Amino acid sequence: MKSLLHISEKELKSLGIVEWGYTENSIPSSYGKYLNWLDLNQHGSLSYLADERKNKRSDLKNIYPEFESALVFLFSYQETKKWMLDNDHHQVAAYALGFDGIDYHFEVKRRLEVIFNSLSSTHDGIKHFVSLDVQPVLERDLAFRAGLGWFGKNSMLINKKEGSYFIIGSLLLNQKLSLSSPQLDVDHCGQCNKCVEACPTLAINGESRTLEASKCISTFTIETFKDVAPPEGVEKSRGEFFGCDICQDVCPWNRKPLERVKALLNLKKDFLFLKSWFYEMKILELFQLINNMTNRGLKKQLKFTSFDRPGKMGWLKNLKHWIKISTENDS
Ligand code: B12
Ligand code: SF4
Ligand code: SF4
Repeated sequence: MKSLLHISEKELKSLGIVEWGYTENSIPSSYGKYLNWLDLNQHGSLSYLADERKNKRSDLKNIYPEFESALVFLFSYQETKKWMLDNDHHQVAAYALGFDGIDYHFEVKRRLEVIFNSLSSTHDGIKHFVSLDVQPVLERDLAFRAGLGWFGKNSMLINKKEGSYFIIGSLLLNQKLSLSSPQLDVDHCGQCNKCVEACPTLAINGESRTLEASKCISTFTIETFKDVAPPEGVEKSRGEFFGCDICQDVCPWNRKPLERVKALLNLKKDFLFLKSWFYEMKILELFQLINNMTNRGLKKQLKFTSFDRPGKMGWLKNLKHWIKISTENDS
């Protein structure tokens, strides 16, 4: 990774950034593909992708009219993988334990503000808008336009050096910077089809490089708050009960050695209980613990982590079918 204007590579690394890119292009290259996907009803229950915000995704100027350029950063959560793969008991998505256990919507935003403050010391009148997951922005496409990678068959944005275990966070700016336009990456999946074959619920369409959201375990465990049945095939997974990394774990571009500091050692003191919840307890014990809490109590305990999203009903739904499966396996 190179330095960014006066911000050194060392400073960027200290913020967990593994790569950055720059673009002045406000228009996504794949907006038409996104519309096709919606037409085929592939978004399922993710209504926020199909409502009035869908038009906004056609141009960054729709959400930030002063747009002149964007700095796009890849924030790694790679160090959490070692622990996740050690734990064959049940699995939570690695991103949720990265960032010291803090929900990345807070932590990555904080880091983006650090970078912006540094930029504003040398750029008079510079203003910004943070794009981090929740805004109507096709963020993988933005990272693609900033030269940071290609769309894998699993639909992840993959960077040749870093794989795909990262969160994309961007600063939309009201000024152009003295940086050159990026070289766009080309496809490096070739004949590989590992993610498509490994997905237990057959959610991936390798040809269009998109998912059928309603079949994805990630949708079921993170975005579904009601008590509904899991997608068909979930029992063939590794026990995923919050998010899913299977189609990333099998990707040859994610083979980088996974021996950096373990997430458990990094968890903030307030979040150390997650170690016992997700690593030490049996699934039935965790179910009983959550069942005995009020929704408000659970939300309070999980505040500032990524895990507060499903709420009590969502959590019990996530765990329930695994109890049956683990009981059957034990007997
Ligand atoms: C909705 C959503 C989900 C949904 C739907 C996922 C999906 N694939 O769309 C669900 C809940 C399933 C989900 C799951 C996950 N998500 Co999510 N999610 C989003 C969100 C909010 C919107 C994505 C979106 O617009 N989808 C619409 C569809 C149509 O887009 P798409 O699938 O990417 O399809 C594109 C490609 O097919 C592309 N394409 C295909 N062929 C070609 C060829 C060329 C040349 C080009 C240019 C493009 C192209 O065109 C399509 C449109 O852009 C973004 C944040 C954001 N604001 O962008 C995060 C985001 C995509 N998620 C992220 C993460 C980390 C995850 C999980 C890993 C979390 C987990 N561990 O459970 C999983 C991964 C599942 C997977 N394989 O995608 C990261 C991805 C980082 C990365 N390296 O790509 C994002 C960018 C959040 C962030 N800010 O970092 N997610
Ligand atoms: S995240 Fe899991 S369920 Fe979703 S597409 Fe990837 S492997 Fe399939
Ligand atoms: S597993 Fe293979 S096909 Fe899937 S994204 Fe990685 S390289 Fe591409």
